[in-house]
Amino acid sequence: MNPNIQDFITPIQFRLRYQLAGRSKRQINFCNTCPILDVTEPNLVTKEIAFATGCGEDNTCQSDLKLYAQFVNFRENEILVIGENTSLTLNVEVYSSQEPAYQTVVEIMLPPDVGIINQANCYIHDKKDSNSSSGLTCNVGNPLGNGQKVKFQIKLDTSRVTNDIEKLSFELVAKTSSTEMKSDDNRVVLTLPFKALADITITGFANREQIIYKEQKQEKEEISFTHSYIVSSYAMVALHLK
Ligand SMILES: [Ca+2]
Repeated sequence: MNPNIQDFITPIQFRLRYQLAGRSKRQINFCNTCPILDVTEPNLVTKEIAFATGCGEDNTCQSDLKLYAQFVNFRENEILVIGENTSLTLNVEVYSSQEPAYQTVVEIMLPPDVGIINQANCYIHDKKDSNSSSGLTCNVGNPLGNGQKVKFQIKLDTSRVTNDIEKLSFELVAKTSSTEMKSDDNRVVLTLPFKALADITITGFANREQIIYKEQKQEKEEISFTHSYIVSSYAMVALHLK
């Protein structure tokens, strides 16, 4: 048996075949004293062995997961001021009731440009392209038994979020390879309205500090000079300036 096996719901199939030992298939001369097998009886047996899942005699695990998620220090729809906050901490809780929930995971879909600081017991999904969301799949339990609950925290980096979006949405779904009895409480969507806090200064300077005007000169004189401006941002967020 592979020690890394994770699927305890699918039974293992065994196939056993028997035959007489010591007689070559190439032996073509008839032997009237040799034993033979009863050709009317099958010499192949297939047997399925199920794991002891704790899910009753029907061998079907009917479980009910419940998912709770919230941001630490943020109520739902509270405005996220990105210039003040460069990280978010997400609290996740999964409760299991009824029969054991095998291969329980929580999938977390993140908005674009939100990074992951600590990923706990999760692995990161690859992005399909630059516009798609990144995500996490978090192993919760295998199995998560009746009455058990698991809590974990994910810390997220919002310093790369730009000010051209109005909200950040996070979707979390609890999944199991057991049969989920009530899936509507397995999904949580958290939305944070977004506000960027900026601190910008503009300074200007000319390449010629003084231009002397000569009053006695009659003809028009074209005077050229260059004025430069420097825009500085002290915000902790990438700003799109117009
Ligand atoms: Ca459920």
